[in-house]
Amino acid sequence: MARVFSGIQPSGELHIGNYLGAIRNWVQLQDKYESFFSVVDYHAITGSYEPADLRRRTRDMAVSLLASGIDPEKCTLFVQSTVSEHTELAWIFNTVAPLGELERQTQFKDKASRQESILAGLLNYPVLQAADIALYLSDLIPVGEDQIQHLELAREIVRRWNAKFNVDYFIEPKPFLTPTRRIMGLDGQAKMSKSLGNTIGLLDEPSVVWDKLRPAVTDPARVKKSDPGTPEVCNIFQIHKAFSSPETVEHVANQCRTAGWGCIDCKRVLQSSMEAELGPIRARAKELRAAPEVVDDTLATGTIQAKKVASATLNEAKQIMGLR
Ligand code: AQP
Repeated sequence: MARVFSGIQPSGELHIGNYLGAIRNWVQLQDKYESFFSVVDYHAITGSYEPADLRRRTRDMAVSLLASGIDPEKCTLFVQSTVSEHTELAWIFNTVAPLGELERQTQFKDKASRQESILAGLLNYPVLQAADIALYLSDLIPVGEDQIQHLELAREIVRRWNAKFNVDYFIEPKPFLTPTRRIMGLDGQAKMSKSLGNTIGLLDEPSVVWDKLRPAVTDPARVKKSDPGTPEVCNIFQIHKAFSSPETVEHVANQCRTAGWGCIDCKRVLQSSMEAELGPIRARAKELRAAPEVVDDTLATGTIQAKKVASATLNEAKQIMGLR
């Protein structure tokens, strides 16, 4: 059975960009593949953070994933730092990772421009990511569009390692994209991102969702309600396509093109489509928050399962390298 690995940073709350770009896919894949999903806390320490926040966010992320439909009976869910093989293989991969490629990564350049002093961990982030994937000999990596460049680099690292030792051991991973590859932030300026504060949280209460939707950027050509719009350029329409039924999407597009509705009407319908999907997730998250021991047990079992596969892979790699 083919293997799937994917991770998410506990760098903030799970938002609808992560959900649509990755997690919805995870939920489907766990039925078809041997799946490993991880809360990648080592990745979340490449920027500034408070230890107590990290602890809370890691647990919260696990709650959000379980509430979204990640089922520990069908997949392995674990916290990255509890499986030390990840950092061990990352060091090994550092010895074959090309520095020039690391420096060219868009996410590194974006995030480095927001840091006062640029840390090596931020630069080497994709090396750890390559190790995360390779440890599970995974073929398919469900990610949003923003991670494609990192995956290309992971393929390159794996290719170089295999070539160096003249083996075909690690698998070159392939990205597996969702129909919603990239959700823009509500300001329409950059991709929706935990660290940019331009998100709708997956667990936001309906009133909070509305407070965020109401001022969100739409088609700039619609200054007055009577101005006809172009749905394809509107971020709200893109989110509609992810949450609303095909009939609603078509209706919304018509109302926008003919200026039948103002943007606010379109946003109201979106809020109700979102609530239909997110309401039950919020309810499950509430139950899980009331039972932290269940979440901790699930993660502890996940660690044991993940470690079994990860340590076997690492041992084999070390033997190939002459480290055993
Ligand atoms: N806006 C997005 N649209 C579609 N997919 C997205 N993903 C993230 N943002 C969008 C996908 O979510 C998965 C988990 O991402 P991550 O936490 O590992 O890192 P990220 O891509 O850096 O996510 P953020 O929210 O932007 O976090 P910060 O601000 O901490 O960097 C990935 O599969 C990603 O593609």
